[in-house]
Amino acid sequence: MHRNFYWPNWRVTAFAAVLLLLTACDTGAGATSTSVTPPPAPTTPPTPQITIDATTRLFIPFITVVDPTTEGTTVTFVNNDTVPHDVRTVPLADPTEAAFVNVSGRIAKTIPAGGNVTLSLTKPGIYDLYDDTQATIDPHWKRVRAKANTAGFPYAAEAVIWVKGTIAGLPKTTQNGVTAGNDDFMHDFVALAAGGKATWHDYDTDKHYVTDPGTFGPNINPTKFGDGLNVIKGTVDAPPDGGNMTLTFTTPGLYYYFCTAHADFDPYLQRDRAHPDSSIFPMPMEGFVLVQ
Ligand SMILES: [Cu+2]
Repeated sequence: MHRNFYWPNWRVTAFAAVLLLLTACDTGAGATSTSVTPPPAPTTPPTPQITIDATTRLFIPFITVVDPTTEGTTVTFVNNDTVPHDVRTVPLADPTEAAFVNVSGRIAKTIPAGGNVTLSLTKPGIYDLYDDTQATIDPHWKRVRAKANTAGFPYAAEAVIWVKGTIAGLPKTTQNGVTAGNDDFMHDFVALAAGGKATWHDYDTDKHYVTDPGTFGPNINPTKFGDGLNVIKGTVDAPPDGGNMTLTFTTPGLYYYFCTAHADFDPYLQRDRAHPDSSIFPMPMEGFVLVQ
């Protein structure tokens, strides 16, 4: 108590002294210094962080871009929840992903309640991670699926991290599409060399879309793609086998899209939410195109 009583007075005295000194410096044209020291320039930028939100138990943000030239290659997961959570690699859905998805092999970490875990992601590519306490891998669709009755449902506890850098041998064309009777893109991730073309084919009866939610972070959807809506005609509008839709991606970046007929983009969570009547609910009809 005694110390607390004098503390404010000491601060007032110190403030007055600094003020006096500053005033004195202002009056003299030849004054060269003051007692105020500027804050040191930051030498290391902050490490990218992904938080586990205590309310939704989701990874926030959903998409993180890491630039090793300015930020290093570590990503810290901070668990703000009162229970432990896991960070695990999503198994590859398809051999075409092997060149650029989860390129460092399996990651399996537990983050204690209130604690954090730092991952060193040195190889360029996409890291697709999930929390198996809140989500599971759908055995048929090979996508991360929110467990029923979880706090974040229908959103799944998934984090997509793109570590920038050169990936050798990316193709100039890729194929994706929609299977008959399903509201699902065959591939969650495709990758292209800059200037390449991605084509989607619709084997379903109805129309689907490759909708651009717009730019929402550095290197995420850096340019509008196509007309922003990008309809793919199904077999009703393009008989007998359905139509193709092709987009050319000239600017490097991570492009995230959704089908506007079967999902919505949530601007707060910056990710897609499946329509309850879409066939693979709770998983949203979405996908990524990595371009570099
Ligand atoms: Cu659709």
